[in-house]
Amino acid sequence: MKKELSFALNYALNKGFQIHPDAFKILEDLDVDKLEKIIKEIVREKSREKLFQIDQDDLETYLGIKEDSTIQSTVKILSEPTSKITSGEGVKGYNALFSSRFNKLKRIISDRPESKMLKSAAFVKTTKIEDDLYVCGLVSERNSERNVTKLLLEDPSGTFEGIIFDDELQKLADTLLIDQFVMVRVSSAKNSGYIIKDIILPDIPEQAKNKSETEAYAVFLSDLHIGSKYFMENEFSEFISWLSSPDPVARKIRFILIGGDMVDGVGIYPNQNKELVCQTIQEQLKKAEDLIDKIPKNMKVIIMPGNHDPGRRALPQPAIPKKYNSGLWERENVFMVGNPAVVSLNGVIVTMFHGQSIDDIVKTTPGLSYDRPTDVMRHLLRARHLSPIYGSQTPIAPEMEDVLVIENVPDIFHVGHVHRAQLDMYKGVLLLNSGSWQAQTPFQASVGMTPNPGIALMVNLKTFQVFHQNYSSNSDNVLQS
Ligand code: D5M
Ligand code: FE
Ligand code: ZN
Repeated sequence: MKKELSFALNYALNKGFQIHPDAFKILEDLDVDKLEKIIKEIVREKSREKLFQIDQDDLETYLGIKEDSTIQSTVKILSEPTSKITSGEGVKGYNALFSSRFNKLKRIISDRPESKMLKSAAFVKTTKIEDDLYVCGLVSERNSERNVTKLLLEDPSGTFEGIIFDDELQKLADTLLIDQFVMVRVSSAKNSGYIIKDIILPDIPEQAKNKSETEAYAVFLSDLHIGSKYFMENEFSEFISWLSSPDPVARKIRFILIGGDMVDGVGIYPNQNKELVCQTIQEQLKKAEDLIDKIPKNMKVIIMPGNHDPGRRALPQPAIPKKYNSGLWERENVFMVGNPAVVSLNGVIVTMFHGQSIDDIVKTTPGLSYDRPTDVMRHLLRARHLSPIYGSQTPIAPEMEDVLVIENVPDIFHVGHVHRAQLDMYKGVLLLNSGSWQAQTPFQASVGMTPNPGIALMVNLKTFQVFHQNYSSNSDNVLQS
């Protein structure tokens, strides 16, 4: 125990006071220089009232951090995959997965007027078509040669091949991801084959936001990488202490979302052990638990895994298993969810996804880059899918249901993974990449990836105003919008 703390405790005990354990916790976190003054004043005041116990309430009143109990903090987990994970086997599993993807997205696109003229691939092939009609399916091939783009779609009845001549449409076709769902308008070509005259993405409609009735704030974090040498422990601890400060925004925070890569994991990449300060998952999670324990208990913490956390690598990921750290599961204010998850915070809908698919998408799509993750997030919303590309670097498990389809449009889309905090807006949805709390790693430096770590993003769930706290000492390290 720090000597200032033991002085303060002895002072109160000698005056005949008892100290409640919750009050002790607050004292422990206080600035040591202020302890003596605080304890003497509280002892004087309470002696006058002849009440010889110091509890949490006394300290919070004294410190001006007494909570506004009218601010709601209702968390509802609307969907998360942990209990759904079955892992279908082999080809049968993947057939089920893709048919689930197709059916869900066809249902979504059926809201559009064009879908009245929607026909199956088999119908188009076997019927002489007079008027334009529509076909939908998952993109199985696209290629451009000599000013012509060829697109191959698959639906449950078979495949459809069409040709695009229009320049603008070719550009749109170039941004389509393999296995993404689209609807196309087609007509017969003069000799044989089909011309694609329009490409329609499922997309999202313009949103009217759900709002919290009270001014609760949510904090959006991800990519802490606890256990890594590069985890910015000092900056992160400073932020955690700020949560208990009398700052008016801090006093209204009711939710803290952690969007994956909470810990650095073990064996995630070759020779990772050389860059770890905690060599086991258990040690890393214990450290995470200790930090999370410093968060005031009236703040609900939602923890979702990323590719560095234990559980399984393939999407969808279950919540971090209890067997590695039961402490986090036992906390009243902690919710352990899988990746992806949809949660309601006082009625505001948040889709949380770690963001693994961004790596594959920036590699194959012209105009997208790691520097602007919210552009990729917009792409995902338009595709209504969190990880359209199958068979690249993002492993996807052969589940019976495709839970990566974005069925319900959120108010806030929370993604991490690429270590660049950024904000944007798309059709009324707040797009938020929560950056990281890990300094640039040698790997990131070698590929020219510049993270902007140490930025905490916060949203007022009543007004949707966004605030941020920047704990980086580097003046170039700023929030992007
Ligand atoms: O990933 C942080 C970012 O760095 C993410 O965009 C992937 C990229 N990254 C990290 N390690 C690799 C390797 N080995 N190859 C390719 N890209 C990589 P994180 O999930 O925090 O490691
Ligand atoms: Fe990460
Ligand atoms: Zn990651």
